[in-house]
Amino acid sequence: MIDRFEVGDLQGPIFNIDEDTDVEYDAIFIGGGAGGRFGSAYLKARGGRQLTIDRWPFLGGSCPHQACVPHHLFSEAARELDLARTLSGQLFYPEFDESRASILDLVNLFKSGRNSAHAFMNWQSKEQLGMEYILNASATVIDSHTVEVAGRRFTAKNLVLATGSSTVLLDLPGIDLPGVFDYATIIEDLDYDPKSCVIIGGSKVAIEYGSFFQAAGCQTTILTRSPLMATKSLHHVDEDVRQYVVKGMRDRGMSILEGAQPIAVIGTDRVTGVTARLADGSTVDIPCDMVFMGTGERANSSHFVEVLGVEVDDRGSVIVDDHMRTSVPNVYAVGDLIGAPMEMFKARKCGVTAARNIMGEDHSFDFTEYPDFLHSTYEVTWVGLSEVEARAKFDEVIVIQMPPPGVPHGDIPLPCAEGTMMLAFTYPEKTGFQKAIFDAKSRKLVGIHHVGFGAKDSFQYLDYLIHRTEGLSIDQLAEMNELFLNSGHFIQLSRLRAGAMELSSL
Ligand code: FAD
Ligand code: COM
Repeated sequence: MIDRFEVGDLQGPIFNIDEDTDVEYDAIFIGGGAGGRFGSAYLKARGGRQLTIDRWPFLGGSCPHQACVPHHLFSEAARELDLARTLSGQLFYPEFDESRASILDLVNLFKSGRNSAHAFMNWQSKEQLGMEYILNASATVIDSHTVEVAGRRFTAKNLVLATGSSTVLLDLPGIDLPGVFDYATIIEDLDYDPKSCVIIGGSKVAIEYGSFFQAAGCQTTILTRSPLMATKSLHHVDEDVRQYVVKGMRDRGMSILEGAQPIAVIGTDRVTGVTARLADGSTVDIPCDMVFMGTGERANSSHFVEVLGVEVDDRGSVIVDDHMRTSVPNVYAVGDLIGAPMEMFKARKCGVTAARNIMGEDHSFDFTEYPDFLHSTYEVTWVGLSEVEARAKFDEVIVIQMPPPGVPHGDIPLPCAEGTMMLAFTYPEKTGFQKAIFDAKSRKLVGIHHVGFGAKDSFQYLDYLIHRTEGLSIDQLAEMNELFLNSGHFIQLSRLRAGAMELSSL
């Protein structure tokens, strides 16, 4: 059905509601993305009645449609392309054929497959989770208990606002020219293979998509005001990690212009370049056939400000308390709509938090600390404090690091594990970087950082372990059973030091 909606064979709202039940809804969720869908499922599981409304013909929101899922496809392609180019003509790798590395092919591959994820979300929500929903229809809020959709009015005890965010489009001359894309429009509208790109902004999306474009042979320049990975939206980034990642991006041919500001997008019928002011005050024209907006996202909140008067901050994010309550009684807001961090764990757990409170629990959600990651051509993962932060907070800090400080990376092919074994024996300096940071007095792990592949899973659990009141000690790490070789290496490395009463770095 979703395929047919996409091509216009089917039109109009999709109703999956129980018309025979007259029990009032406990909540109407406006938006059926990660926040709205998880909140709805939880509320239903708690015995409540929910209605979820989405303007798209599927549930799941932007993640499977335009955001996380294509991002992961493109980042995996970037990693494969990078390896194929690096090892071109060696071992079993053929000479790298630039003409077959097509951004457009990968965008089209994603588009040809994404509806299966959408269909699964609808099926799971309906058949397994028993949710009621109306899709392919925009919701209009009438008041704090009433929503209009597809010409009908529905009432509920509570509203949960979950309409997500959109890319910040700068007010620049030429910004409307064909050839300017963001993460959403590149999926929907790209119809050529770009050969050179200027990315405006230094967000995670800028780093991730820029790394993919470059790996696919599209010469990419990032224009960013703050140094890459040092933007306010990312916290706890370790400086050594940052330098390793940014150097890697530059070594792969990307141009990264920090302290730079775009002045105009150039072109008559379509994009031909960007004029920018550089850190030294000079002005340059950078030629390109694609401009990509990497300026980050802003909340889709204007309708709720207009109709309900919900309070928002200076970026337009809806202000909520730790129960996800807005300034308007019985109106909750969740996910990207409430601002940073704009991540799936937060969107889903916000939805669940709203649902739990609506169902009578007194439940709060604190997302000030969380594990984080991004992709360059590597997977970069971190949780807890950076080394600088740890040294500011604790008197004695020890660091377990690969490669150790002062050892030239070309001499030591470590850390190596999943995804970097081929590089370990060819280009050791490309094998990644990692460090674990301990408070030497309490022996507790306070920060952990990884550049490589395959560490994301363990970092989810490490986040949980280190943020428990009792924390996670080097001795407990040393007790764990490693599945050697592993991308973290942290268990066996901790064991090498854990015997000492006085801890020292490794
Ligand atoms: P959305 O998922 O955007 O859901 C909002 C829903 O509201 C949409 O379905 C929309 O159709 C609907 N809607 C809007 N207005 C109306 C209306 N008036 N009526 C009815 N429906 C409406 N996070 C990660 O954790 N990991 C990643 O790898 C990752 N990659 C990303 C890559 C990119 C390129 C981007 C942009 C983001 C990425 N994110 C990632 C962030 C993640 O996608 C978001 O945090 C998450 O999708 C937010 O969920 P949400 O429910 O708040 O909003
Ligand atoms: C995942 C979408 S791609 S959701 O969070 O399961 O709704």
